[in-house]
Amino acid sequence: MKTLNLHKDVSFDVQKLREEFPILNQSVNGNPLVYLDNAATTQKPLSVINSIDNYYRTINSNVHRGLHTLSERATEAYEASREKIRDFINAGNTNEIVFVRGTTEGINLVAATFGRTSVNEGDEIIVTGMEHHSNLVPWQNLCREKNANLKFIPVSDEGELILDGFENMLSERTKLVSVVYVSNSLGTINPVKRIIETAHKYNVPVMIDAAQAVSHMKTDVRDLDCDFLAFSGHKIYGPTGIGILYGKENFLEKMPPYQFGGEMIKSVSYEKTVYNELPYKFEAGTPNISGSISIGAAIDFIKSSGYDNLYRHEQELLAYANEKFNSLGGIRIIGTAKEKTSVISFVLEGIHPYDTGTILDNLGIAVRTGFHCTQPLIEQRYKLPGTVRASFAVYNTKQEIDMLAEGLKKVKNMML
Ligand code: 7TS
Repeated sequence: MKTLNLHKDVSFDVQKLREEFPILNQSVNGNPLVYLDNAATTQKPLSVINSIDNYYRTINSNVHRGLHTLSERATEAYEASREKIRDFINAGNTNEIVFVRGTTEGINLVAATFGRTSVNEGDEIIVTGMEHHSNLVPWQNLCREKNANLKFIPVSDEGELILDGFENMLSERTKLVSVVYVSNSLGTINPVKRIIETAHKYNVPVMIDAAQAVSHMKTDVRDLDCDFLAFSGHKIYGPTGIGILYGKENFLEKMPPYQFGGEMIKSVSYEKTVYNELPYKFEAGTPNISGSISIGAAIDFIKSSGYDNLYRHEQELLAYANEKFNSLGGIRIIGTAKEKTSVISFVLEGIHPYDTGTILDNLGIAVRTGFHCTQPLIEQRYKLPGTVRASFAVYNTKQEIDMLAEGLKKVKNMML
């Protein structure tokens, strides 16, 4: 039988990598920080911090407006980052890359523009039973406004999508399928390519919530053939307040603007306005320039680590954590899909997740507790008051998982 050497970080030098993340080197509540809340947000490497610092020290200026040198430099850096992102997700054209605040805004943009203009009374939108609120509430709201119906692909006990009935859900009434690529609370990697292929047989466009996917695995929009895809900078080692909406040009062209003013305008008279071309039509007002540039630095960081190394390391951590948790006893893992990223949601039998989280925090261990913004999944589907979630990133180590396991033993001793 093939065995993994789970006690050695063979992929790359994690200790060296950790030196690039100054925030990790600190004590919290008198203990070394063990940061295991990476699905909420990742920490930032020096290259990203320096990129933000450098922007404000050297080229801060508004983009696409000034003729002066700094404005040109800022515009160049801003557009170079757009090209870097295009390449990163293999989009065909930079026109298809829209800077937004994050995944939430990307999805809201599509709901407010594509959604409002193509969904009518009696139409249907399909999502899954494991959506983050950001990929549920905008569609719920749109369906309420339009008297349309929201349908759900069900989730199995293991946390996988049950796709047997999916094709039968599709009809000429279906206006969009919007699916989470990787579940933030279960870690499940959904077979989105298959979902897209099936939906396209019925000419139904598909939006992908890739918030939890891009930091773990290569995401190729042309290979997936998705029609829209959104992700956030802060979950891929980049800054907060910046994210990307990818949309196929033929959809973006037909969609009305999301917000009005500033950059999205070509010409204005007192009577009417001619909107700018793509992607500027969707970038009203002064954008998050430093964020847009620094997300490029985050992409460079991911590329230099290498997806293969990153994925292998995180999968080793996941396997190691599973092994540790199984030997602890009295622990129930929520989400045991065959294909998972490095997320473990769990409950200690008889102990409220908030108590577990609070005690772990006293030990310097940061995890997330509660519904993880997937309340219907945790509360209605799994009938739980919440879970504890440990989510691992490229800089986490097996020693940190040992510390988590020791912490959980202490929780049990205190609470049971
Ligand atoms: N979709 C998924 C799958 C997510 O995990 C998140 C954030 C979002 C959308 C929203 O992203 P935002 O950057 O616009 O906020 N998820 C989490 C989480 O799991 N814990 O905190 C935020």
